[in-house]
Amino acid sequence: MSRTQVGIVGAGPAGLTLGQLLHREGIDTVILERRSHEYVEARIRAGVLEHDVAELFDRAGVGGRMRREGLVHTGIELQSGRERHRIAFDELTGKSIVVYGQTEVVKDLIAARLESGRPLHFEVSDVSLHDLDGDRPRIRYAHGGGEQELECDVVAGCDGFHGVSRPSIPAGVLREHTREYPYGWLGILAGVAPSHDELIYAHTEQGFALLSMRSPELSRLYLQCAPDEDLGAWPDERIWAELQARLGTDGWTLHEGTILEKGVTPMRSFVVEPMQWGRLFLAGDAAHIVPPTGAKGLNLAIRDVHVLADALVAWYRDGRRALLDAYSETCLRRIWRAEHFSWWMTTMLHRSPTSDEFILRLQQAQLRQLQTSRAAATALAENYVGLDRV
Ligand code: RFL
Ligand code: PHB
Repeated sequence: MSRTQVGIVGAGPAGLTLGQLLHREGIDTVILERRSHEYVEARIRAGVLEHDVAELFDRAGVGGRMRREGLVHTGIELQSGRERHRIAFDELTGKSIVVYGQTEVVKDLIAARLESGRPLHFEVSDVSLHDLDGDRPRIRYAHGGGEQELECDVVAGCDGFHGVSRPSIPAGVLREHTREYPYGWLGILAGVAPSHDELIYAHTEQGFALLSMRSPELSRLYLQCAPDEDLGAWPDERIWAELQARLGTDGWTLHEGTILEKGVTPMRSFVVEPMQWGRLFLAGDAAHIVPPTGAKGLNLAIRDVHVLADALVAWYRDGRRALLDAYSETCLRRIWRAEHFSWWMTTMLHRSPTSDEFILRLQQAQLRQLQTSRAAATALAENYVGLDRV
C-alpha cells in the first residue's frame, strides 16, 4: 500500500489544477487518470477563460504560454437574425476574457506536473473508493498489470460527469437537479483563419450558431442540432451551408476551410448537493454540468479546485476545518449563479423544436433589450467575464 495526502481521481482541468495548486503549497498528491496521456491532450472542449481564472493560472505558475498565445477579447457579438450588436466587456466591466483552448490548458498543466516530479498515472482502470467516511480513505485501482492501493487523508473526485466518485457516495445522501435540453451542438474545428476577431453568438429562426476560434489559423464553429444528431447526415458542405445561412450578415463573409474535427454534444444542466461526503470532495464536472452557451464549465471547475486547495492548505497548516466544512456551500453559490446564466443564455439563443412564435418574440425582445439597456448588457458582461462576488 502506498500513501499520499490528497488522492486525485481524474486528470482533466480540475484534477490537474488542484495537483498544481497543492504542489505549490508543498502538499503531496497522486493523480489517477483512466485515459492515455495522448487522449487527454487531444480532447477538444472549452475555449474561454474568465478574467480571474486566467489570473489564477498565472499565480499557479502555468500562465506563460496562455499569455503569449491566448487571444485577449474585450467583447462578444450577439446576432439576432442578420443584425449584430457588440457587448463591450472592457467598457462595461473593466475586464476581458482569454480565448485559449482547454486542450492547451491541459498540455500546460501536464507539463508542469511532469516537471514537479509528483505522480500522475495514466491508463489506470477499476478505480474504486473505500472508507470515505473514516480518517483514512483508500483508492484501489489497477495499473501496469498490478492491483494498487493508495491510502489518503482526503480524496478529490475530479473525474467528470461519468466518473466513479459521485456514485461512490451512498444512496440518499445527494440531491440531484437536472435539466435536459431538446437540442445539442454540432461542433467543428476548421483550418481557416477566424472570419471575425471576436466570438459571435447568433440567434436565428433556423437555430443557434456560434463562431469561436482557437488561434489566428484555427476556427471553432458550432451549430444547434438535435441532441442525438447523426453526424453521418452532415457532410462538410452541409455544415458550411448551414453556418453560412445562420451566421451570414450583409457585407460579411464566413471563410470556409478544411474541417479537422467534428462532434455532437448534447446539452444538460446538472447540479449535485452537497459536493462532499466524509473525506470525499467532488469538483468540476463530477458535481455539475452547464450547457456550453455561457462558456462556464471549465471556469467553474477551476474555481472549485481553487476553493478546495485553499481549504486544504488551511487544514494542513493550522488544523482549521472550517473552510473544508464549508467547501460545498461556498462552491454552490457560484455554481447556481453560473447555472442560471448558462440556462438563460441557452434559452435566449436556441430555437426549441417545441417552441412557438410567442417564445421567438420573447427571445427577440430580450436580445433587443441587450442593445438598448446598458444595465442589461452589463449584467451579461459581468457574468460572462466572471463575477468577483457571488
Ligand atoms: P473532465 O475534463 O471531464 O475531466 C475528468 C477526467 O477524469 C477522467 N476519468 C477518470 N479517471 C480515473 N478513473 C475514472 N473512473 C475516471 N472517469 C473519468 C476522465 O478521463 C477525464 O480526464 O472534467 P473537469 O476536470 O471537471 O473539467 C470540466 C471541463 O472539461 C468542462 O466543464 C468544459 O469542457 C465544458 N465546456 C466549456 N467550459 C468553459 O468554461 N468554456 C467553454 O467555452 C466551454 N465549451 C465545454 C465547451 C464542453 C464541451 N463539451 C464537449 C462537453 C464546449 C464543448 C463542446
Ligand atoms: C469554444 O470556443 O469552444 C466555445 C466558446 C464559447 C462557448 C462555448 C464554446 O460559449
